Amino acid sequence: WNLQVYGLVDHPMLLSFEDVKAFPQYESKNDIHCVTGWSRLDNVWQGVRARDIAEKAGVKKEAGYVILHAEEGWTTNLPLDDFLAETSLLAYAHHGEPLTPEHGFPLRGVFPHLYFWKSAKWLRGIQFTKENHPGFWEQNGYHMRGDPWQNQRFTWD
Ligand SMILES: Nc1nc2c(c(=O)[nH]1)N[C@H]1C(S)=C(S)[C@@H](COP(=O)(O)O)O[C@H]1N2
Ligand SMILES: [Mo]
Repeated sequence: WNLQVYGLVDHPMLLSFEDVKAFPQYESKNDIHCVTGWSRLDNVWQGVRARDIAEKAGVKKEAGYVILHAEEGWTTNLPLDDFLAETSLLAYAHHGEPLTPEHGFPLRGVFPHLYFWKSAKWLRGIQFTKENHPGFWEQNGYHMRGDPWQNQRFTWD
């Protein structure tokens, strides 16, 4: 397993799991909102801040969006500002236990202020882009941003 950080960055990186864990650990408690209507409250995640990874890579100022690449080619996209948010993390544990294979082992995104489909499981790549390229669900009718508080479920919501 490794994590590729690339695209519009000054320092592309290929991180091992140990490299990821060497970033400061961050813990966040939040609620999950799936676009299909279910929520799961009070999740405690341990991981690293997405913005710390972005800072290390040196994201270029032309970058405006992020594509998260998971195993088997699954992708999702989000605006750079959402990726850099205070509460955005790359999580390796949930309630103090390593992620299970079903829930994204070894690393997943967690973006508590967006719908949970943006929280890519089995994360393998983070690509910084100029344009906003739709990911897997986004190509199939889901919203490019996905803010639950604005009910951004489908493309034109
Ligand atoms: N790689 C990958 N990540 C993914 C998905 C997926 O199909 N593949 N589904 C998303 C959706 S729609 C949801 S609701 C959550 C489900 O996460 P969970 O299985 O931990 O509850 O993962 C998100 N991340
Ligand atoms: Mo979902």
